[in-house]
Amino acid sequence: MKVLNFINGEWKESSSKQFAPVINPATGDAIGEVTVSIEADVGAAVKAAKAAQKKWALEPAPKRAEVLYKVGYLLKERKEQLARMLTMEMGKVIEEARGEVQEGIDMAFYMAGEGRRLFGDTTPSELKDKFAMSVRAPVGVVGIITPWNFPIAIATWKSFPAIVAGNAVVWKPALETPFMAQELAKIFEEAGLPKGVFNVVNGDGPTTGNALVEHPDVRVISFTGSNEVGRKIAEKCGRSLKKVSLEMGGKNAVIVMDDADLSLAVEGILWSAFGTSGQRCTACSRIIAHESIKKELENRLLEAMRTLTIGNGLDENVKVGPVINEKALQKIDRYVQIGKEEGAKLLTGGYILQEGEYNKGYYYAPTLFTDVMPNMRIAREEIFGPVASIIPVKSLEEAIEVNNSVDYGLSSSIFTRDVNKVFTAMRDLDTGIVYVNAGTTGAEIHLPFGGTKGTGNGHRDSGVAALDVFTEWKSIYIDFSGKLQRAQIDIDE
Ligand code: UN1
Repeated sequence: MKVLNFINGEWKESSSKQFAPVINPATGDAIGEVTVSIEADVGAAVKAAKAAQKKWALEPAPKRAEVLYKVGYLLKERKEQLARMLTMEMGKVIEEARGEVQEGIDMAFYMAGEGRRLFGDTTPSELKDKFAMSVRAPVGVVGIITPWNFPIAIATWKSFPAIVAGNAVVWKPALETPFMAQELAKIFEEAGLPKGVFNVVNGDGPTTGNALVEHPDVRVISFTGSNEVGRKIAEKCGRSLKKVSLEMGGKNAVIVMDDADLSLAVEGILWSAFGTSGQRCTACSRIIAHESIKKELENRLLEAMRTLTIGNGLDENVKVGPVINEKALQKIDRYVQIGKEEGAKLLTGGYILQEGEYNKGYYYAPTLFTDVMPNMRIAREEIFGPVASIIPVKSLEEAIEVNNSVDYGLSSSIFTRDVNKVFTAMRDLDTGIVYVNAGTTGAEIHLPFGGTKGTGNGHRDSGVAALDVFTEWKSIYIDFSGKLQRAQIDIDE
């Protein structure tokens, strides 16, 4: 498959004429190629988006929402086909790929509902015969930059609210996963979205992404990806006073207290640490365990990890797929070496799988460290692979302190049966998402998604909060007194 850009409703090769291969991480085979864009392509897309946005914003919001309902139905109809394609380009197991497409379906219907809400506020005026209200207005052209680990869901979290609110979108998907971008563009086209409202420009971060960030007609940048890139984007947007929303990963922990249901905790950890091969922003990579159950938890986890079948995600029996590419394998392996050097105890895994069926593709053995200290690098930095570290603690207070001691603040979880501990954790865990008696993954699309500290810059994807990124508040005062009334001055008359 040859993936092109989608600009102003047309499929176009980039002006660079360059293509990059699309690799199936399960096999290492090239399964297609994608056009690699340069500044001129971004310019063309932004121009088209700017022209289309003016008209789109004048469509009544419920009409705009009709397109999203159609998108939702098309996603639903093609769920299986999309999921298979997603597994092939990204590697996650088919069950999770279906789950990811489901997030897109849910988001389509949820945001389509916003077409009949988009609530503003009416507020009393301090003056007589004066009416005051605030309404949400579209911002204009929105630039979206997304990672390869959720190639369709994250784009739906961002583009659906943007579009229902009356903006036009230019999306730069990750170069590793262009198939989902192409499929989503096709779906928008079939759903009858006017040309230019949704555009896709494929390319790399330094050239294509940067051109989008620096383009003066792009009024908002919504980015999900690494902390390092996010900070650079924030600096650039700061200089040009561009609105920017950042979601930049996590170092998420599951806390297991001494009164926890250990079987449940093991299930939750297994799913959130090794699902998607640990390549979720929300993945559990720290297990903060009460010292009294630490040994038991280690044993149970080791036993459970033996059941993890590793392989090509298209096989329904496989639980852990490959990681995205060779670079990721090497990064994960480097962290494992660092962990060993720092004195962490390796319980299982810790190597690249290469023998037999694993001689092709990028597979890392699910890895568990214990006796990890909170200040070790493996306990502080995002590894983005199937590696989890057990950190022993003596109390809930210490567990919370350890949880909060990292630079990130996306997701956290606690397993306990004690209602007092539940409420204390809910209040004191410094993360944007908190789970009780569940792992750190599995956020639902109608709740705000995002985090504190190094995870973001205060904005949220998903939920109604997403609208705050893609709209400006406009306050309107209507005076029907027939005379000039001066606020703050004529208030006593
Ligand atoms: C991500 O890894 O960037 O909560 C998104 C979850 C998913 C989304 C993860 N619903 O794990």
